[in-house]
Amino acid sequence: MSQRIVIDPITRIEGHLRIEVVVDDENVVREAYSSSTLWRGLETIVKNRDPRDAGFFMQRICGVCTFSHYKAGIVAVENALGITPPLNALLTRTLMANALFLHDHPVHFYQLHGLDFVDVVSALSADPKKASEEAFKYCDTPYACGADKLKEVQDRVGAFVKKGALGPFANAYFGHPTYKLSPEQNLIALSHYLECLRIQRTAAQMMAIFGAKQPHPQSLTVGGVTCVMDILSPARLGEYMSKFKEVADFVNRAYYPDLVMVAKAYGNEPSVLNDIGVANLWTHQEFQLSKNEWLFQSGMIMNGDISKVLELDENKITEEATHAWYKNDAALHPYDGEQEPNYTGLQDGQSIDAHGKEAHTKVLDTQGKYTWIKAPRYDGKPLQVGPLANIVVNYAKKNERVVKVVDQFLKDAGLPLEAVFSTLGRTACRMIEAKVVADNGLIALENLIANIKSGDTQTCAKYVIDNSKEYKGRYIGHVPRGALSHWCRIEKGVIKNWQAVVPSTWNATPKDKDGAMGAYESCLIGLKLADLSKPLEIIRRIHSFDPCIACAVHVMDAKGAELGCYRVDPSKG
Ligand code: NFE
Ligand code: MG
Repeated sequence: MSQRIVIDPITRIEGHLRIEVVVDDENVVREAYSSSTLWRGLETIVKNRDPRDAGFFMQRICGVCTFSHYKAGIVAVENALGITPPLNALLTRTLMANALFLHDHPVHFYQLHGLDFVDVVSALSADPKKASEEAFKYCDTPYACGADKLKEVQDRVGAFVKKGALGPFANAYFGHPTYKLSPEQNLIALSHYLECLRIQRTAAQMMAIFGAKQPHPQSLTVGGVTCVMDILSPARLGEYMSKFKEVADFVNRAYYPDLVMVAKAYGNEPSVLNDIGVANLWTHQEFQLSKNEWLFQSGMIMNGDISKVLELDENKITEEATHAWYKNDAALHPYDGEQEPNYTGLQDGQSIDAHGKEAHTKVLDTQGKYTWIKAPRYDGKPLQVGPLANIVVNYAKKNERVVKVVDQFLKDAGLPLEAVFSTLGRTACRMIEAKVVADNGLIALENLIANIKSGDTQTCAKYVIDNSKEYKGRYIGHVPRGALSHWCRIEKGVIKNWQAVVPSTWNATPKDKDGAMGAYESCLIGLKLADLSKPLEIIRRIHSFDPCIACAVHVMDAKGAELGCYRVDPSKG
């Protein structure tokens, strides 16, 4: 007899994600459904507005990758108007992207996903001295892992637990049989969890040096950047460099060794292996380092065949809505995309409760529409995007900066390349991507300084918008969760249509008209659960994508109801 498990909401992510699976008598997942239960409305909001404002609206899609949508909103308009910003502006944008990735990836591993691998309760029974010695197996100069330091970490977290308040560590499935680290290894990672809280502040400050604030920086403008005084200030550039080095040091001495430790411990754990889901991988070039060089290159691999890297044909991208709560089901190119809502609701059903018993509940209408996320497709096929796709494509293209880190990591972890096609691989590739940025991110800074010294102090290109003309343009790039594109049409000087096709939309897509699953759904098929009331293995797999459902839906309340009303009186400060 099959049984249904509903996980709603999936926590430690951004936005609202619901996962439903159907398991057989052996507790093996046979069907999986990914659903966003919240609708927003950004693409509708920018209609008929001045295209120069689009980036400011678009970055409100998300509070995590705000810079991604800001830049995408600006670049799509630049592309439509035929503007090439000056090199200083392009390199400054790279410095801001460095800050975003070096913030986002460590936070994902330590604060969001790491506790799927790290058992905090187990760490409390570790021997701090032994743990300190253990840390040297993964790094010559371990980060925050002296015996005294580890004892202090244990005492701090132990005091929480004694009060019966696990605080940020509450509601995890600690003690689950698929946790594989020893108490000492758990303690090492726990120390880095706490250190990462400090490091993320430093990374946010890096963004604010050029962006004025974080989240939602505000120094990009159509044509270039406005942070002229910061770019021309040696003190500001020096401040950026020292913060960058502080974060890079954490990546090298904590994040990298912890992933080696996790990969060794989980190298035989079936729930994190052989679950690529969708083996069509797509990434796009990002991190401009100089006039003609980018840190990561573009490419596409179909059916996991890394001997052939294809180039994107952007005309083949569509979004359809057979199983999404929108009116028009048809597969439309993003230049012609639509998002008129058509909410059909949930239906009555049964699922397993937290005690492992069947109980009456509302379930998704899996034959009909079941999510606010659209179904993006390439040539009619689902794609997987993200650090795994980016690292594998760049490895296949022999991008030296990537090959070096991948080969070292596989050697240190004792894993074959094929092991990367998995949850463990997604999690490791996110670290590898962060390390490649940490190892090379200052090239853009050096080139920016050299360019300014050569006498070029331009930061913005001149342009005019001809209201009698029709324009269309797009941004395609790589952001922390994968390939992102924004598409716009401009008519009579205002935005006629705007579509964002976002990484989490690609990965969290529902089925399409042919029943083809996206990466979240398909990676769960065949997964065997140890305990139906504690579906840690499902959460671990889904977390490995770093879901951002705020980004994925980006479209207010289904009825368009007012959610809040704020009146600001500037005279009151
Ligand atoms: Ni809200 Fe985002 C990133 C974008 S999402 S986090 O990275 O774009 O998939
Ligand atoms: Mg969209």
